[in-house]
Amino acid sequence: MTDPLLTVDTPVVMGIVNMTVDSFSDGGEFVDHDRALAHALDLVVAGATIVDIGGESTRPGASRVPVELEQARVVPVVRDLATRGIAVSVDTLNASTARAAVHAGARFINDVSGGLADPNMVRTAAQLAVESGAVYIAGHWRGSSATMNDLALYDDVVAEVRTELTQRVDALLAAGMSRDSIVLDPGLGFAKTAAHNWTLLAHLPTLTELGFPVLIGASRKRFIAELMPDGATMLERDLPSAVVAADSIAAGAWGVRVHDVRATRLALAVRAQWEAAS
Ligand code: PMM
Repeated sequence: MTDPLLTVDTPVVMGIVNMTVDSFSDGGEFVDHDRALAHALDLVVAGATIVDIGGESTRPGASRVPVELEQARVVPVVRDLATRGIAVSVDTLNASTARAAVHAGARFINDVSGGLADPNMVRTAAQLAVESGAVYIAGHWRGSSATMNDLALYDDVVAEVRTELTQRVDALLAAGMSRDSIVLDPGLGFAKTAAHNWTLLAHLPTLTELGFPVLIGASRKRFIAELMPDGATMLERDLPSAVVAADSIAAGAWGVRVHDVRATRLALAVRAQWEAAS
């Protein structure tokens, strides 16, 4: 059974709820259950197709969170959203958290490591896909937040990210997952410099032609901030982030993962008008 959101012909907007104390963009703001839930519901009203709940920051230098704490943060919110009929993804590196979240109603497992961080993830995600129809989002990753900046070395970033993501797909298929349960993500900022991120965005068709839906997470990332004057705030990153989101969709991405859903929906509406009139 393919998740209906994988075959929609309108752009998928994944709204971010970071239940963490140290996410680079909104650390500490939504760590509490009620605030996270209220924020998630706001994102849905603003036009989020999926709400992405994470309990552990993956930014460079972030410290790991005990898995029990991660689950205590995310699982109740996942359940509260899923019972309202909202499509939820769980942003986790941990197989046990993925399992707990899917059992609480999550439809997507968003693993920025593509199964490399937890040796049990590939097998677990394949099982959850078969048992519950859960979709697995495999990010391109080369190492944990402690090491990733040193791993941003490529001769040809587009070819290498494509090859390394294909290897993750092969591992998932070998574990019994079907092709229509997989979404790919180039992992902007994960072992990538600003130049690598822009090159990947400019060559998005090289990834979409693999035949999987592609998700892009550029929102508020440092390579966007580098375009802005010194001292620009986090919220000021939302306008250029929305532009990148709309351009990603125009270049063939299936979905975008963003903080500011409202601005993203507006940017997408501009794009849709432009395309409809052309
Ligand atoms: N980036 C972050 C976290 N989760 N998930 C996906 N699929 N793609 C991403 O690019 C991605 C992600 C880090 O950003 P955050 O701290 O703002 O959540």
